[in-house]
Amino acid sequence: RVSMKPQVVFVLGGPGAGKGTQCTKIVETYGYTHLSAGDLLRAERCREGSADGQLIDSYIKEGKIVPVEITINLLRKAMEETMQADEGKCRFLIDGFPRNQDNLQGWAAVMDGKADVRFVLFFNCSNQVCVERCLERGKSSGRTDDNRESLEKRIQTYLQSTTPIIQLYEQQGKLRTVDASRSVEEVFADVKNLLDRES
Ligand code: UP5
Ligand code: MG
Repeated sequence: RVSMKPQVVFVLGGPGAGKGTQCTKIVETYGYTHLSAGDLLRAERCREGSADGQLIDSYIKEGKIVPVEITINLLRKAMEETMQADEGKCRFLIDGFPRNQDNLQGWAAVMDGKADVRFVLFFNCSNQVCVERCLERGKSSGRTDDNRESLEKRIQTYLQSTTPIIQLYEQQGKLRTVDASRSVEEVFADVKNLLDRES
C-alpha cells in the first residue's frame, strides 16, 4: 500500500494572534487536520502517568519553550494516529510550532525526509492586541498562562526566540503573512485567498 508523505503548514504568530481560531475555520473548509502543539502539551500535562507533566506545567506558566524532544514526539504520534485512522488524511496544520532554534533542529532531526513543509502561515498582530485578546480569554479559559505576568513572559519569548524563526522562513520565501489584527471574518477571507492560491 502506498502511504502519502505528510504535507505540513506551520502556523505561527504571537500569543493570542488567532492561530487556533483560524485553524478551526480552515478545517471546516479545507481538508486539513489541525494539530496545536500547545494543546498537545496541555493534554500531556494532564495525562495520568505522564513523565513530563510537571516540567510542561512550569514551562507553560513561565512562557518558556518546552524541550523539543517532548513536543516532537507528541506531534509525530498525532500525525501517525491521524494517518492510520484515515489514509487520505495527510495535510496538517501545525499550530504554534516551531517556536525557536531547538524546535527547528528537533523537527529536522525527526521529520526531515518524512514530511514536507509546504509553507508557513504567519498571523501578524501587535503585541498589545495579542495581550488584550489573551486577557479577555483568560476570564473564562482556565489557562494558567492567560494572566498579565505569564503574558509578559510569553511576549518576551516570542520576540526573542520565535521572531528569528519567522524571519528565517521569510528569507526562504516560505512565509505567507496575514494581518491578524482585524475581525475573525476579515482575517479568514485573506486566509482563504491564500490557501486557494497555494493548493
Ligand atoms: N480572537 C481570535 N481571533 C480574533 C480576532 N480576529 N479578533 C478578535 N478576537 C479574536 O485566540 C485568542 C483569543 O482571541 C480567543 O479568545 C479568540 O476568541 C480571540 P486564539 O485563536 O486562541 O489565538 P492563538 O494564537 O491560538 O493563541 P494561543 O494563546 O493559543 O497562542 P500561544 O502561542 O501563546 O499558545 P500555545 O498554546 O501555542 O502555547 C502555549 C505555551 O505552550 C507556550 O507559551 C509554551 O510554553 C508552550 N509551547 C511549547 O513549549 N512548545 C510548542 O511547540 C508550543 C507551545
Ligand atoms: Mg492556540
